[in-house]
Amino acid sequence: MSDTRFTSLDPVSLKNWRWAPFLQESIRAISVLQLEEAQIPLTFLDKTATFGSKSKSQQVQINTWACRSTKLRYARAVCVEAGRAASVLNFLVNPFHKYDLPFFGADLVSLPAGHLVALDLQPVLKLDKLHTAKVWERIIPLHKRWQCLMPWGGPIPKEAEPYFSPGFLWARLPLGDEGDQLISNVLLPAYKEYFSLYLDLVQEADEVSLSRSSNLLEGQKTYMRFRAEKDPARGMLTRFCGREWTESYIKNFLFDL
Ligand code: DBV
Repeated sequence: MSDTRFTSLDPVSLKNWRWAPFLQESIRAISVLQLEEAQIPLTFLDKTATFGSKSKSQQVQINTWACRSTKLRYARAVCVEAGRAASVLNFLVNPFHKYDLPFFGADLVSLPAGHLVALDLQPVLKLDKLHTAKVWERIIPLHKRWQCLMPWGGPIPKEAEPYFSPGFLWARLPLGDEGDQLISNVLLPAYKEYFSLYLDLVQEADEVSLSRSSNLLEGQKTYMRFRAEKDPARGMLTRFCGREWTESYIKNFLFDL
């Protein structure tokens, strides 16, 4: 694919990007695995666009980072910086379905109304105890430690519930110093613990049988289909980059199973 390029996005290149410490931590921590570079279509790698009215036009920069490993189909980060309009880190780790592993999902979103943070080791087969027990017994203590330190995010769409574990760390934080403090002193250490747990599970995982692997693949496809169809970012991305690019980004890269 000539129109792709390997990415070695240096998160520091997004200078004023609020979520850089989270991406730096993700890249530092995931480096324990034998990583390979991932191919990203150039049109998704580094996107800049202008949006808003002529009198008040604004700039948005969207960078994509990704890697893969023997157990991970990909780990990919979407980094959006649009000043006060939006600042987002959306990080998803998609394991190969021959391993009985959850997704790692992080949605860190700053909007004019405040910060929305979602963090979870998301089940591929939520009703399957063989899949969930070994994860939930380890994530629930983390959730108990950290959720009480941040304002709960409130009810989520009912249709999204099957895709979250009981360890789903979910908060809406205020803008300003209070929110900044919570991001640095609570969310970042919590993120490190959640991601460290995920990487431990990856390193402990062994290949499963063919029939188990096909069950896991069906669960992954259901998750990806839901996210592609219901992505809450669709409106924001369309406003920034237009419908055609947004639909291609969502379907051909973000949730491409
Ligand atoms: N969310 C993404 C990607 C984004 C992104 C790729 C590129 O999956 C941003 C950016 N998420 C984003 C934005 C919003 C949300 C909301 C901009 C705010 C939309 C708005 O309020 O205008 C977790 N993300 C959310 C919400 C949740 C999540 C629960 C609130 C949804 C709501 O209140 O309606 N992670 C997200 C999610 C699932 C998941 C919805 C579903 C399985 O796994």
